Amino acid sequence: MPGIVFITGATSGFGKACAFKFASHGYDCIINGRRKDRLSELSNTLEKKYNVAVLTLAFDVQNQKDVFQSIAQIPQQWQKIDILINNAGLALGRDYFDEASLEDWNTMIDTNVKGLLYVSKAILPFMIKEKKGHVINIGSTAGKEVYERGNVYCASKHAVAAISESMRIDLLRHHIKVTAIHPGAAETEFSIVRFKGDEDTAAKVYDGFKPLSAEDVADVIYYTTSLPPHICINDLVLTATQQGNSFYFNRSGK
Ligand code: NDP
Ligand code: 8X3
Repeated sequence: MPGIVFITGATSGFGKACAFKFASHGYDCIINGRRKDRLSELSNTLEKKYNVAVLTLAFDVQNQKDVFQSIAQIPQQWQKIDILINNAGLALGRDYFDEASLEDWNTMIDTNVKGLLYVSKAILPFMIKEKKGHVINIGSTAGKEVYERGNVYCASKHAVAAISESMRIDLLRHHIKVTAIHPGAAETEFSIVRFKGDEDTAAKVYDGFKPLSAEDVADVIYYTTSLPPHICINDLVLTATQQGNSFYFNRSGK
């Protein structure tokens, strides 16, 4: 049953945990990210530990030309991609709308929205040819409720939710499943990236509650791909038990 999974943003967090999870179930993995050293280290580990094949594709999902050129060069034996996990993404800053940086906004929109569109558009012809496939788009609770100083990050994840719904409708005729996964707070490199290397501020995000781990999220993602062909989980929100939604937390202790 295992086949090929393509994971964007596999050098850290959810993407890396997904690579381990799918490889442990025998999937061959195509792993993407910008940090080549991390990709080759991950590739070696997965090949040795799980005896699967791994193809590394280093590119920036924001770069339209690189995305299409890299994916066009995927060798034939790797083209039967069963699962695409559109995971690469980031938040930059936690600023009031009027004070936020245009550069941060552009990067978030270019990565979280346009990057997801480019990668999907480049990979889908392979799935359409096989008349099957499963696209997993990583949204967020930030795509369910907008919070203060979340402005463009929240908007980009609302866009992921809308794109996922549209994809599901438009790809019905090709027998392709589309699942949007919306995690709540999870301790990865996400907050360190958001706060631009300020590790103390990043750590405070998880004060007083036990957040999701990358492995928790990967387990749930894997579950959605393990169902029979006639079942598709369309939209799934998962949070830590101590998180109710984007606003409500029980910070009484871990
Ligand atoms: P991490 O920062 O740990 O991982 C992000 C991954 O995305 C890295 O592998 C990074 O690789 C990759 N990435 C970022 N920008 C690009 C780019 N331009 N091109 C290619 N790859 C890129 O964060 P998470 O694992 O937490 O985040 C993964 C996804 O989950 C994101 O979409 C995020 O918005 C979402 N999310 C995170 C939550 C959380 O609380 N952690 C909750 C809900 C959703 P590299 O730098 O090597 O390119
Ligand atoms: C990440 C979760 O709450 O920081 O998408 O937006 S949150």
